[in-house]
Amino acid sequence: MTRPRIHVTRRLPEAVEARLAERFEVALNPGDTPPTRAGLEAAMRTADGLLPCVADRIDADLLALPDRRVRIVANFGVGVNNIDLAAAEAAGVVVTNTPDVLTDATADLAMALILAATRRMSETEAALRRGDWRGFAPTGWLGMGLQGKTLGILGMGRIGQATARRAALGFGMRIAYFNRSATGPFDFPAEPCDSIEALLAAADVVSLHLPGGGPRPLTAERIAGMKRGAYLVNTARGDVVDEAALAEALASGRLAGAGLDVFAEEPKVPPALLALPNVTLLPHIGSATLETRTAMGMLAVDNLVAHFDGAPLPSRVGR
Ligand code: 8YV
Repeated sequence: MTRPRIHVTRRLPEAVEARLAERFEVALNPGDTPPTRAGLEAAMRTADGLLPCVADRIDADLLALPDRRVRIVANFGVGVNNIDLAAAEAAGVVVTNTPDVLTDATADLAMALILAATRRMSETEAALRRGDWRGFAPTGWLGMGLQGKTLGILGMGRIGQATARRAALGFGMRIAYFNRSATGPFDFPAEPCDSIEALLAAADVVSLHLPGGGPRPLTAERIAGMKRGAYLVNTARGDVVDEAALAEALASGRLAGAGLDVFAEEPKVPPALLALPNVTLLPHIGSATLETRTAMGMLAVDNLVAHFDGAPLPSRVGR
């Protein structure tokens, strides 16, 4: 029996590639070069399944190719804003993602960014490396303590809850949150807010945990409504924030600092943000531990195996 052919757009952890090769005829990318548009088109025409990641745009034109062979897109990632879901549905292409397995790693990084921003880690490390540290000073480089401060969680899904739990139980923060639909109860104290505006006005630190690809929740007006001296952390998607307005608020000192792991046009980072000392900038590493990236890959493979076996899919999107 011929084995289904899977096209994998990027290099994956060794154990995942080995499992794929055991079960499928597999086109891997050992050089890890990002695929070109022509490469993605060829993959859609020659493979039965595609395993892409967040950087690969699977748009309506690709999904509507008349001689497309791909029947399943098993995304490596929980966010699926890189895929045109309506076009996939119309074309009868199944889409799966990798929820749950990256929740802890991403919440850990959100917490790291909360600490980095409020304790001025990037700014102070840069000063030290430049040779600008003149020795201990009792009033030097003071940040903000977290205990008793309010963390505003925008998007109380799996990762929002995991971040809130760490902040509440581990760091003594109060939790306020806004979620589009009713959610809870939780195993930590948390107060719902009636509107995004109310949350932003109340929070000393705001952490974003919303999907991208929709209308932007953090507009310039809403950034202007954040508490003076607050901090913003984003481990979700860059397009949920007006980056220019954020850079202005940070430059003027209205916001004290930020920690950003995601950007609207990755890998481009707005020069206005690069120029600011009071922001920690990371290259989308929320889920980047070997354990988590392996688990994500294994879940994508589980979805492919189930699909080609005609079994129920562990994590289908949109059903
Ligand atoms: C992934 C992410 O590493 O899963 C997501 O939605 O943002 C990341 O943590 C990335 O999507 C890889 O494709």
